[in-house]
Amino acid sequence: MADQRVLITGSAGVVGTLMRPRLRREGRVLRLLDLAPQPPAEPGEAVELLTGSVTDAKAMAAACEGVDAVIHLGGHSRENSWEATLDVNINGTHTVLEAAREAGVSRVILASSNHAVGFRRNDEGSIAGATGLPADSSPRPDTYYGVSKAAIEALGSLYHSRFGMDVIVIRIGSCFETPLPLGPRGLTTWLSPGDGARLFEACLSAPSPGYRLIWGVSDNTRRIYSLAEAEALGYQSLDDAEVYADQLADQPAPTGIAAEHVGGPFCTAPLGEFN
Ligand code: 15L
Repeated sequence: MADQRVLITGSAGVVGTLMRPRLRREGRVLRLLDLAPQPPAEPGEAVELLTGSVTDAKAMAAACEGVDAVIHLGGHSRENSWEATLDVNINGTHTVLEAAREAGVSRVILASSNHAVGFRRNDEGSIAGATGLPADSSPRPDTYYGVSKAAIEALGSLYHSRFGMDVIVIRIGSCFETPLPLGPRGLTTWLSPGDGARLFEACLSAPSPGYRLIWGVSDNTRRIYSLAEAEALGYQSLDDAEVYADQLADQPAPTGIAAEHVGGPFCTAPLGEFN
């Protein structure tokens, strides 16, 4: 059987770097695209390294050739000017989806963010009587960055409805090696790298998912996002940020707007300013 080829955009970013070793599989080639330099292939590592921008239609057409699935992580990962956000995150995602469609790629996984719903209140999930904020809660962005993530969710839905592509959009909490750099909020939002890989594997292998919007979070004791939608795709979290709680006990908890809303400090960060 031919190798499965998975294109990862933004592969040199925080999430891409964490996923590269974890999505390595027998019978799979990872095609890794980023603007930034990437570490060379390790002995026995089946990777194809590409340098390019998600805003470059020609580069994306070449990157999508012969690919079975795309994991689109590329783009600005925090607040930036409106122009940069529009260009890289929204137009860039459109460019990626167009290239995937033209190349006949049947499955695309898009990285959205909790900031698409950053102005939802933390207690909304429990108010609704659910076990967390539903993954399809309508957008309440906290930044231009959050607006761009809401827009790519809509683009993914459009490409599924118009062209029948399987599109899974993940509202990622905070995917870092540990929740420690995030402070106390990380105990709620953390997606461990191991769980991230388990989630991407579920997204790659779920039979005919159609269009799905899911949360990307570990089964944290203090979790406020629903896991039901990701679990329906076959994801099973094995991690819980609570094991780091003691190490974060001395750090000041956020207050005010940042404490009450899903987006935390993004809710009060100056709009349109790179931070
Ligand atoms: C995000 O969407 C960012 O890309 C990431 O850097 C974190 O800040 C994360 O959200 C978060 O909310 O912690």
